Amino acid sequence: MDRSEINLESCAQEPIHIPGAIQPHGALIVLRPTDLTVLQASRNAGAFFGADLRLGGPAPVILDPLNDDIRNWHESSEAVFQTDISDATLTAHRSGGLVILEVERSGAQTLGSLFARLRGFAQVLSTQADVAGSLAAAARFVHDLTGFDRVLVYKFDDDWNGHVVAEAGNGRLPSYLDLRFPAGDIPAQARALYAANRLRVIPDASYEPVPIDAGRESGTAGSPLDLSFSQLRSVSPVHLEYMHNMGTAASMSMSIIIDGRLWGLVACHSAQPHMVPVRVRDACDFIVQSLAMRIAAQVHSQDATRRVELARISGDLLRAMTSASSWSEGLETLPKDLVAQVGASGAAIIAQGECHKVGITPTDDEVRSIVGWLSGRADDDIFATTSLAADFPSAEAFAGEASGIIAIRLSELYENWLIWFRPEVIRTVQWAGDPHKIVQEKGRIHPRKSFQAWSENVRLHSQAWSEAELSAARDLRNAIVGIVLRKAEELGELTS
Ligand code: BLA
Repeated sequence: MDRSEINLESCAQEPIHIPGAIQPHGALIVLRPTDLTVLQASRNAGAFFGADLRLGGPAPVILDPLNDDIRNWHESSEAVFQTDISDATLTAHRSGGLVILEVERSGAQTLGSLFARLRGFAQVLSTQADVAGSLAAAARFVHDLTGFDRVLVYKFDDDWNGHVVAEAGNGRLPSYLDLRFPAGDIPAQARALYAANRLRVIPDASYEPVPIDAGRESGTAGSPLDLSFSQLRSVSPVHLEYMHNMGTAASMSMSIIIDGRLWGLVACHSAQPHMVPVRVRDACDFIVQSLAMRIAAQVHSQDATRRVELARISGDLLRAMTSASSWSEGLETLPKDLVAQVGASGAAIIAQGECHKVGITPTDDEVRSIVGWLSGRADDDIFATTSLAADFPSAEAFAGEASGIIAIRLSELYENWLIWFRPEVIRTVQWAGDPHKIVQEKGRIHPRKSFQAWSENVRLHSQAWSEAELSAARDLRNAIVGIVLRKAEELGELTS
């Protein structure tokens, strides 16, 4: 494990779901569902729920008109109960068999005006031709609705680094459009929480946390209350320091979840403290969920088009292989299709000790050196990488032809392989600050201080292989193995 891995791991150890405190822009009480006895309360709860609030006592009088509604909700399967009383919004959810009730001041926006905005957004979203248009529209609507200085759409890559792919703002905070942020900025436990709970808000990053006190009976057997789904949860102090270093006093972020996976975030910031009332946050959640559905539809349709194209090529290759005397001769008759099967630049067929190449490839000797290395690995039938040199250092010499490869093994007995190649694509990546600069002081990890754009040249990498391309490679492997078996059987029938 190198230094940065140790740092990232220690970040991911912080149990952010049980801070034992909330942010001060609202108050929280914990009720026993059967009789609504108050088991725990944030230290500021009296100011919101009334002076009669007591640990171990009955639900405060202010809740009297709602007691039946809360009990009915608790018996239903709805995750959340929400209602307005005078100028406040009450939100209830379940945690470990208890009811957590949170209260915040309501905002000035009426449900009617929010609804009109949402309808406008649905209209604009439905007319977007591509993912980029949908992302830009969502950033603009969230910006208009919330009044944050800057709204970013942040997309995760396969290694959980983030890339700012859309932005809307008023110019008060610097633009982060197209910058990358390292995975450690949002550690694994935070990403897991954000995949389950889609929205979080920090109206004033310099807040004093308000502790949650428990009565003689806490309902949680002395353990801290699980605040995973609380709206007021006090957040990680490391993250508050990060916000300070970034020059942001307020933030809100919403998860973009596609096919059950955290695809990205919509991240909002202001230079000054900035409050967004519950109802407006709910409207933003609705916008981001609609955006996620739209992205999913657009991605799935691109994928389907690609799969149809790849299936056509597979069909042609299959016919060529069955009509030729061997699969390898069949493939050689359609060199363009062979390469197009996975969107490669070149391919090599290694069969019966011979090496046949099409398109852009390394030399025969270099191809043989790759085969030698592949044969020594664990016996996966398919191996794919976008950086061969990372695993096989001598591949650096021919990175220009083969930084990316997909290799399929076609026989257990003979060195029969089909390998596709993609060349190196040197990219300049703009990071927001040098990602290698994690600061460790007094035994604690601190976020980096500068978010000035910092360029890094990424070498020895090809373009990524898509899921559709990898599955086309797998399909071709199965087809070849099938053909080889059939030919062997035919031969057996002839000679027996
Ligand atoms: C949380 N880090 C977060 C969150 C964001 C980021 C959006 C969610 C909370 C929020 O909405 O403010 C990071 N914010 C970003 C990024 C951008 C942005 C990348 O605006 C880009 C535009 N952070 C560190 C280090 C650690 C760390 C070194 O830099 C760990 C030691 C931790 N970040 C950290 C933790 C959380 C977090 C623990 C969870 C906060 C919480 O929900 O309690």
